[in-house]
Order: sequence, then structure tokens, then C-alpha cells
Amino acid sequence: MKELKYDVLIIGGGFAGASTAYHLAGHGLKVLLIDSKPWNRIGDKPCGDAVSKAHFDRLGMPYPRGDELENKISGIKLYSPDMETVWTVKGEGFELNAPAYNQRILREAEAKGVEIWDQTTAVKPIIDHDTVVGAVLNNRRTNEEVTVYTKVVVEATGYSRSFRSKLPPVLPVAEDLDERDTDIAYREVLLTKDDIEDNEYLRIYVTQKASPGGYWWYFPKGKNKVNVGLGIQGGMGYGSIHEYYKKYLDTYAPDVDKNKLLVKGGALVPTRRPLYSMVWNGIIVVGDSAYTVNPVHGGGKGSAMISGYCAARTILSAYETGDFTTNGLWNMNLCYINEYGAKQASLDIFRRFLQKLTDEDIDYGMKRKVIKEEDLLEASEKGDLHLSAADKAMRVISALGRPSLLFKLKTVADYMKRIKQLYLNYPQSPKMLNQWKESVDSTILEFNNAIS
Ligand code: FDA
Ligand code: PGT
Repeated sequence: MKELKYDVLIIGGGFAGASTAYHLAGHGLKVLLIDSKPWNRIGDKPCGDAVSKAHFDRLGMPYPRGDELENKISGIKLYSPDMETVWTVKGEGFELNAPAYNQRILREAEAKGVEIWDQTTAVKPIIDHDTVVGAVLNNRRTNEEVTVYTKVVVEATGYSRSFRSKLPPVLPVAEDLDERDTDIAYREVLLTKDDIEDNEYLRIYVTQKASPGGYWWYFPKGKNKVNVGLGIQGGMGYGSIHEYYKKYLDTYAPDVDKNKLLVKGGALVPTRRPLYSMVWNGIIVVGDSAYTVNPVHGGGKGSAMISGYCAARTILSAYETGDFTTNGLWNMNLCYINEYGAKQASLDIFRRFLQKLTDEDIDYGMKRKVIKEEDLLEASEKGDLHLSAADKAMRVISALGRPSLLFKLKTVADYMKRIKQLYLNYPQSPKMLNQWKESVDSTILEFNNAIS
């Protein structure tokens, strides 16, 4: 079998793997990125394709341009279940042609020296003394089996987790997830019969009836084209997502022309805090595989890019110290948690609460502004839920004697703060990982009991 050596092997060329390659390129390292798909399909996965502009600015990533950009977004309209309340959250973003943008990032990395093999799958890890030292690859373009040895593997295989799932289950980076910490999501891209009104706004319809534990979205891709879909919570026995889609499409996207269907497909979304450790000896995990998705809105492309940026920085500094052990790569955890992970943990708490509300709770809460638009935006941007204004509203609800989950909002805000604090005190070294993980797990358990 052919044997090769690279400084870094990136497995998966989606947003997470591509951004890792982009930030690593041009720094003198010998980098190989592989993806199972052929070039023209890399980045082509079921998605709503909406990403906040803030991520591109923060990370110095190029804006999408030309055919990579389908629509510029000015904000989100959030509809209550009865559609009587609409909150408008302003914020610039892009509705992407995701494969086109993804492939451009890969081409730019390639132009700066990253080697890219398409139609190549990592079949199994090579482990030596508790350390990942490479992978066996199957290259279908050349019809070869190749063994690649490397100092660091970047696992960017998306929700499939197809590489790290073959590591010994005792390793923290092999951590599995609870099905209830996922959403099953399905979307179609269709043309509309008429011009879309306010097409620079994404629409999110919160409805437990039509999308239990998730929401319906309607994301305009221009004047006459829309990405429409829904998410439902996994592991709850809610039934087939296709049935929900068929049943409620006319309610949430009455203007689509069903004969003008361009794309369809579904996939799973992790909706939890990030992997407890994104690194182990010789390996860094990024993107969906590391559960980097925002637990409340399910968007994961921006945070996949953040994780790629953190991975590249970590690898470059590990090459300076020559330490590729868990210790040497530990900064990955600190970087990601600081940039996004702590907020994710706090939103994981918020998500658990939201998924227990009834449509009546949400209608009431949005109408009476128990939470306000600004509170939701702040929660979404920073992971902090401030309820000063809500306190008064709470007293009103109490006075009405409304026996509702909404009463628990104060508890929710407290636990969000607690968990965020725990994340901001993430262990500075691997030694304390288990103890820290136990505190997180018990806080979550305690919270689940408090709101059940
Ligand atoms: P991704 O899955 O994109 O890439 C993994 C790559 O690894 C693939 O190209 C695959 O071929 C390759 N691979 C896997 N195993 C391999 C192996 N063993 N060897 C070689 N290659 C391998 N996010 C967002 O920001 N805005 C949105 O609007 C939406 N909407 C949305 C809707 C729906 C229906 C879903 C299911 C998800 C979303 N998301 C989203 C989430 C978003 O799509 C997701 O978080 C990112 O695309 C994840 O990017 P990754 O690079 O981590 O994985
Ligand atoms: C409740 C569980 C839901 C799980 C959802 C699963 C569904 C999967 C489907 C995936 C669709 C992906 C859609 C992605 C949309 C992108 C939205 C977006 O870009 O949001 C921006 C940016 O957030 P960011 O974290 O990426 O970046 C932050 C910053 O800019 C960077 O520094 C922010 O806008 C919002 O978050 C708006 C809020 C969306 C809320 C979603 C629904 C929540 C329901 C709320 C109900 C409230 C009722 C309360 C009543 C008391």
C-alpha cells in the first residue's frame, strides 16, 4: 500500500474543513484535504444557506460574490404560532449558493498550496500509543488505497462523524450524542408564483404543532426563489418529517410553485453544547462533527467557520512548540469556547426550555412581551438572557394565575448564566476535564428537573 507523509490531514471539505484549510494555507505546512464527494458536489448538503455577515467580518473570510451570493439579508421576521405577533430582528446576512462559496474557499486554499483530493474517503484511523498518527484513505479517482501519516488529523466529517466514530469509545473526542439533542431537518428550494414580498427578510415560524421542537423557515433566495423547510426534534417519536412538510407547506409557503422544484433533501442537526473536548493526541474535531451548531436556530455554517479558524491557529502554534499531544492542542478548546462555545452552552439551556413550551405559551409570551425582541437578540448574540423587563410581566402572569412553563423563565435565565460561567472556566489543561464535565452534566440534569 502506498504510504505518504503530510503535516496536516483534513478529512472533509465542507465549511469546517474548507475554512481550516483556508486559514492554514500559505504558512509553509504540507496540508492534504480529502472529501468523499466529487469536486462539483463538495459543500452541497441540505441547508437553509443563511449565514450572518458578522461571521465573515470576525474571521476575515471573503464575502460571497457573483453566483455565490443568492440574496442579501437585512434581518429575520419571527412569527408566533398564531401568526398574530411578528418580531423583526435586524441584522445583515447572506443567503448563499453554499456549494459555490464552499468550493471557492477550497480553490483559494489550493492556490496557496493545500493539496485537495476529491472522491477520497478516510476509511479508518491509524492509532499508535493512544495517539492518532494518520488514516487509511480510499482514493476512488486513482483507485488506490493510501496510508497517510501526519502530526495532526482534522476531523471535519460533518454530522456523520464517520472518522472519529472509529476511534476507541473511551476517548473524549469519540463522544456520542443523545438523539433528543438533534433536530431532523428537511428543505426544498422552489420558485414562487409571484414576487416575494420583503424578500430581504428571512421568515421563521415558531410552531410546535407543525414542527415540534423546531420551526418552519422561509428563506428568500431572490425575487422568485425560496428555500423552505422545517426542523423537528429527534428522539421524541414525533413521526415523519415528510408528513409534516406535506401537511403544512401550504400554510407556511402558500406561494411556491410545486412544479418548479429545484432541490430537495434533509439531514440531521446537532442542537447542543460543543463536544466536551474537541482535541485529543494528534486529532482536532471541527464543525458539525464537534457539535458546533447554534442550539436555538440550528445555524452551523458560521460556527463551523469559527471552529476552522481556531483549528488552524492551534495547529500553527503546535508546529511552533512541536507538541501535538492533547496538551499541545488544548488551545483549540479555549479558542472555540471563547469565540462561540460558551454561548452555545447557554443556548443549549434555552433550547431545552423552548422545546417544552406549548404554542399557547409562545403566543402569550410573544404578545405580552414576556421576552422582548431585544432580549432574544441579545440571547442569540451573547447567550445572555436578561429579564429585568420581564419581571413585571411575570408578576402579571402570576396574578392571572396562569399555570405555565413561562413562570420558569427566571430559572432558565439563572441556569443560562451558570452554565456560561462554567464554560468560561473551562479547564486550562486536560487533567481537569472529567471533573469539569461532571459539573456541566449535573447542572444540565438539575435544570431538566427544575423545568420538568
Ligand atoms: P458538512 O456536512 O458540510 O461537511 C462534511 C464533509 O465531510 C462532506 O463534504 C462529506 O462528504 C465529507 N466526509 C464525511 N466523511 C468523510 C470521510 N470519511 N472521508 C472523506 N470525506 C468525508 N446552517 C446555517 O448556518 N444556516 C442555515 O440556514 C442552515 N440550515 C440548515 C438546514 C438543514 C436542512 C440542515 C440539515 C442544516 C442546516 N444548517 C444551517 C447547518 C449547516 O448545514 C451545517 O452546520 C454545516 O454545513 C456543517 O458544516 P461541516 O463542514 O461541519 O459539515
Ligand atoms: C428551538 C430549537 C430549535 C432547533 C432548530 C432546528 C432547526 C434546524 C434548521 C436549521 C435552519 C437554520 C437556520 C439558520 C438561520 C440563521 C439565523 C441567523 O443567522 O441568526 C443570526 C446570527 O446568529 P449567530 O449566532 O450565527 O451569529 C451571532 C453573531 O451575529 C455573530 O457574532 C441571529 O439572529 C437570530 O438568532 C434570530 C433568532 C432566531 C430564533 C429562532 C427561533 C427561536 C424560537 C424563539 C421563540 C421565542 C418565544 C419566547 C416566548 C417566551
